[in-house]
Amino acid sequence: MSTKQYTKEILNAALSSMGVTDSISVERYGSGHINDTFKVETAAGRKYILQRVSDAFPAEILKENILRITGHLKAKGVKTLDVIGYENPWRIYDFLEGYTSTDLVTSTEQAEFVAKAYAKFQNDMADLPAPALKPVLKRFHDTPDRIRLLDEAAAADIKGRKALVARELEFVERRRAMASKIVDLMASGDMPVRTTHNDTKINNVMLAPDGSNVVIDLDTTMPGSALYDFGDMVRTSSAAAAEDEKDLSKVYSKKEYFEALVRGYTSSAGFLVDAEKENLAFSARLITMTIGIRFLTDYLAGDTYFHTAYDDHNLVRCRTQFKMVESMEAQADEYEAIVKKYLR
Ligand code: ADP
Ligand code: GN1
Ligand code: MG
Repeated sequence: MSTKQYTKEILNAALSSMGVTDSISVERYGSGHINDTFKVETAAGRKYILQRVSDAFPAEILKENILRITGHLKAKGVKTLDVIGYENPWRIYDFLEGYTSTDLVTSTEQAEFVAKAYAKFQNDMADLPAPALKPVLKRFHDTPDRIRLLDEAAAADIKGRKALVARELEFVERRRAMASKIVDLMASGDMPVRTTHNDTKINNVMLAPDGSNVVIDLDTTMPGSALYDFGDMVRTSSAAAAEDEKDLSKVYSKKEYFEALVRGYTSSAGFLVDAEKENLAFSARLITMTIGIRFLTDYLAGDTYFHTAYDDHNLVRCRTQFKMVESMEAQADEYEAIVKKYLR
């Protein structure tokens, strides 16, 4: 989906519906793929994040979840997104002043820090009073279901792009057998269902110079597997190059970052049971393939889901994900040994 344009009138109407009437600038902000995000500055010197939530979300369920999650964290004294206003499909968060996010990890310290931040988030959400959060996007990380949607998009081939992705389809074909491992473990009850973030990209943690952090983008926080959070961290935080790097020779998973992620995560995620420990390294390959499959599906379906900046942006992203999977597969024995070292 290319960037949607909003008139000043629409943006100002959204802001005033939530009580902000003195904005002096409203600018596009961040590099998220889903929501439309703006930074707002007011005459009074206040700064906000204005978001138009993606239509992919069931708006009322999402709002209910966000208010519960932020309310729960706030009540525990955990710094989180401060909801200033929420009028579907718009919402305003207080701007996290002095915090920064990045799209690429550049040091092992950073990787370890991010892993601790997401593990702490899982710990902080573990005592959310019942009932469980509603599943805002059903079967979100369900790899067999994602493959089914890919098969459908390839069969329909509405953009005539299937012929261009024969190698990518073949890549998935060869890995069908591994797809159901985690959903099967969850269905059997061997893999616990926890309240997890489900979108643990490096740019969904905001970092402050004093070493503190805030986990943001709480839209997909819902019941899931801790492994998907760990695996998705490895997908972006062990990557040597950007998610949309066109030169695939630059794309691989860095072992030293993987080790830092395992070190950080296992030092804080004391709750892990055997089925989770045994599949940590595997989960990174699985979720990275799954996100690649989602980019490929969106490419075949005509780029309706992820924000894109150019024609084959989703295909470029798919290729980096599959290259990351290959890199993790090539290092599988070393990655398993690293996990064992920290979980002895
Ligand atoms: P998306 O779902 O599209 O990824 P996010 O909620 O992650 O949307 O927001 C997109 C980007 O906007 C983030 O990566 C971050 O850089 C920035 N951002 C989001 N919320 C805040 C905030 N409260 N303060 C400062 N920056 C923010
Ligand atoms: C999206 O919202 P953002 O940009 O943080 C997507 C994730 C993908 C990611 C790939 C709700 O994350 O699932 O892993 O893009 N979020 C949603 O970069 O689909
Ligand atoms: Mg985001």
